[in-house]
Amino acid sequence: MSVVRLELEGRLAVVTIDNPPVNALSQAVRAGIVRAVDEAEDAGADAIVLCCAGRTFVAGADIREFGKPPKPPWLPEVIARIEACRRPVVAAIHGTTLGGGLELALGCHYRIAVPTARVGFPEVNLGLIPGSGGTQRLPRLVGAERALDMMISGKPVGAVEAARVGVIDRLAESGDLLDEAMGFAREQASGGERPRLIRDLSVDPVDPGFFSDYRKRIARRTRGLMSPERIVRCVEAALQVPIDEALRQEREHFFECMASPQSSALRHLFFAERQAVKPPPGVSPAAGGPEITHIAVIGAGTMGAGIAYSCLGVGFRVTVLDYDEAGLARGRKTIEGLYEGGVARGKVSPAKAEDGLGRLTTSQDYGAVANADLVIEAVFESMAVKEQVFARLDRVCRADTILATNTSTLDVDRIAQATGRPEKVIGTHFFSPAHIMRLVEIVRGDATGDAVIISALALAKRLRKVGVVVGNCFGFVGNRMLYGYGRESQLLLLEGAAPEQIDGALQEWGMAMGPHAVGDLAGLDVGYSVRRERTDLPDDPRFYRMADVLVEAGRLGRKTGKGMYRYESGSRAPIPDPEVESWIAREADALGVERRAIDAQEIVERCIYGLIVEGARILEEGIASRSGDIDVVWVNGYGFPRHRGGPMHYADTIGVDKIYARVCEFRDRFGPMYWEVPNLLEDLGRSGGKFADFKPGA
Ligand code: T1G
Repeated sequence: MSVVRLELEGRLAVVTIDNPPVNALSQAVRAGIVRAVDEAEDAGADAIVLCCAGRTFVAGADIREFGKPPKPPWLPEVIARIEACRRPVVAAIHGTTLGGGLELALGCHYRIAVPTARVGFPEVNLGLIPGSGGTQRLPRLVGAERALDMMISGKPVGAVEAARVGVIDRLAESGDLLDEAMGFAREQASGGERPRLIRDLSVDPVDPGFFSDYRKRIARRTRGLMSPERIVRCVEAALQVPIDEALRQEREHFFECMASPQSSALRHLFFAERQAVKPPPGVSPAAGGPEITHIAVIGAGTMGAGIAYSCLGVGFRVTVLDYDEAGLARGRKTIEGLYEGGVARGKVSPAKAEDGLGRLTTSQDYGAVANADLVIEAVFESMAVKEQVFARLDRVCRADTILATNTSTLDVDRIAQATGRPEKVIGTHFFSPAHIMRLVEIVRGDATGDAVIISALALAKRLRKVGVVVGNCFGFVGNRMLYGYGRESQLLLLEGAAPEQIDGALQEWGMAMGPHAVGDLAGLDVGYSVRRERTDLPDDPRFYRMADVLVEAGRLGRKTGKGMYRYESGSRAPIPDPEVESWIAREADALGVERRAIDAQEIVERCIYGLIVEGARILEEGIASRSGDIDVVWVNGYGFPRHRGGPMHYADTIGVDKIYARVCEFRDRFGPMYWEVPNLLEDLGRSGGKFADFKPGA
C-alpha cells in the first residue's frame, strides 16, 4: 500500500501520509508527497490538505535512514515544492508533529490542529538541529527567543499555546480534523491571492546583546554539547543574511552535527532505550501476567515511600506496610510531602493529589496485603530480613500474586527460595529517588516466569520508567559495574590524585557528578554496609580503604556535614578537606602505595575502562542480553553522559581494539586482579568488532 495517497474531494485535493507507526519521513514518503502535489496541481485543485493516517502527523525524519547514503528528494526539496504551489496547502495536524514533521508543516501555507496535538523540534535530543528550514521559519513566526527556547529545550508545545504564538493558524475543535481542514482550505482558496509563505516574513529584530546573553543563559545545561550552539548560529543567520544563504548554512551545520560522535551516541540511545524495554530474547511477549491494580509496598522508608508515590501517581491502589508504627507514619508523611511539593511546584493538581492519597492505605498488618496483585519489598538491605519478609508474604498472599524485591545487590534466587513460588519472584531495582529516577533494573531469577517478566516490564512502562531486564548476580548490571568505576576512583586517591581532581576530571569528561561527590551524597555508610555483607571482596587492603576509614571516623558524607569533602551548613558544595588529604597520605604510606602525579586522562581511562571491562564480563555471562541495555542502565541510573552513548557505545566509538590495548597495559602495570582481560574484550579487540554486534549465546 502506498505510503502517500491522493484523493480529490470536489475541487480539493487531500494528500494522506500513511507510514506507521509515526509517519516518519522516509524516502518513499518524501517522494510520495512531491508526486501527490504535482498530481494535485495537474488536476487543477483549488487547495491541498496534507494530513496523516494513524496516531500522529509526521513525527520527524526517519531516524533509521541517518548514517546511510541519503536518497533524494531531500526534505528541503519537498518543502520547496510545497511552497511553489500556486494554491494553498494546509497541514492538518494531530498527535506529535516533531522535527521534520513540523518543518514540513511550516512549509505549508497554513496549519490547523486539534487542541490535543503537540508540536516541537526535539532534534537537539539526537545531537542534531532542525535541518530543513526549522531554524529559519520558526523565528519568522514566533521571534528569535521563543524559537531558540523551543529548539534548544527540544520540548514540544501544545497546539493551544502554538496557536497563541502563531505556529498554528487555527484549532480544529469539532472532533473532525479533516472536515475542518477542508473547510479552512476552501476559505483560503476563495481569497484568490497568492498564499503567504513563511519564508517571505522577516524575523523581529533583537537587542544587540541578545545572542551573547542567550549563550550565557544556556551554557550550563548545554555543557559539552555541539548542536545547541549550531542552532544559535542558525537563528543569528536568520537575522543577518537572506534566507537562502541562511538555509545553506543551516544545512551545513546539520550535516556536521549528523556526522558527530555525539549525534551517533544520542541516536544509538534513542533506539537502545526502545529496544531495552522489550522482552529479552527467549521471553514470550504474549506471556502476560495478572492485571495489576493493587500494589503493596513493604517498608515505608525512603525507597518504599518513593515507590509508593510513583505507583499512586499512575493510578494504582497502594498499600504500604511497615512493622514499625513510627516508620509507617514517617512513610505516609513522606508521600504526603511529595504530593504537597508537586502541588506547590504546579506539577500535580490538588485534585490529583487528593485522588492519589485517596488510593493509599497504610498498615502494620500483613493481612492488609493478602489481596495485592503485586508486592514490592523495600525493606532493609539484609538477606536475613528479606528472607523472613518473603516467607511471610508467601504464606499470606494470593497464589498468583507477584512478589518483587527492590534489593540493589542481593541474590534474587536466594530470596525466591524463601517462598514456595520462585516463578512469581522477581527483582525490581528502583534507583533513588525512586519517584524521579527513570531506571528500573528488572532482575530475573533462575525460576522467574515469563509472565512475571512481562508484568514487570509493563509496570515500568506504566510508571513511565525505563525497565531493563537483567540477570541475577551481585550488583546486577549497574552496581556491579559501579564497583569497577568506584574501585579505581578509590585507588587513585591512594596513588596521589586528590578527590577534587578525580571528580573534576570525570565531570569535565561528562559525568553528571564525580564519584566522590556521589559517595558523599548517597552516604558512604551505604556502600560500607554492603561491603560488609559481601563474601567475595578482593583480598586487597587497598580496596575502598579510604571509604572505610571515613565511615569508621563517622564521616558519612553530606548527612554528617563531612565525608570525602566537608560541607558548610546549608550548602551542598563539596569543599576539599586537608584533614582527609592527610589521612589519604597516611593510609597510602601504611599500605606502601607510592604516590605520584596523575593526569586527567589516566583518571578518566581507569574509571571508565573499569566500567567497560565489567560490562564486557556482564555481556559474555549473559547478565545483560544486549550491549545497548548496559548503556541504557548507565545513562538512566548513574549520570553517564548521554552524548557519549553509554559505556559500551563509548567503547565502540573509541574502538574496542584501542580499549583492549589500554586495558592490557593496565593489567601489566596494575596486575590482573582488577585488569584481567575478559575474553569478549580480547576477541573484539583482536577482530576489530563492536560490542553492539555481540549477541550473548549466539
Ligand atoms: N524515525 C524512525 N522511527 C521512529 C521515529 C523516527 N523519527 N520516531 C519513532 N520511531 C519508532 C520507534 O523507534 C518505535 O519503533 C516506534 O516508532 C514507536 O516509537 C529532518 C533531522 C513520536 C513521541 O526525534 O519522540 O526530523 O520500537 O516507542 O512512546 O530536520 O517516538 O516500535 O520498532 O517512541 O508513542 C525528529 C522521535 C527526528 C521524534 C512517539 N523527531 N520520536 O512516542 O512511541 S530528526 C524525533 C519520538 C528530524 C529534521 C530532523 C517518539 C514519539 P519500535 P515510541 P511513543
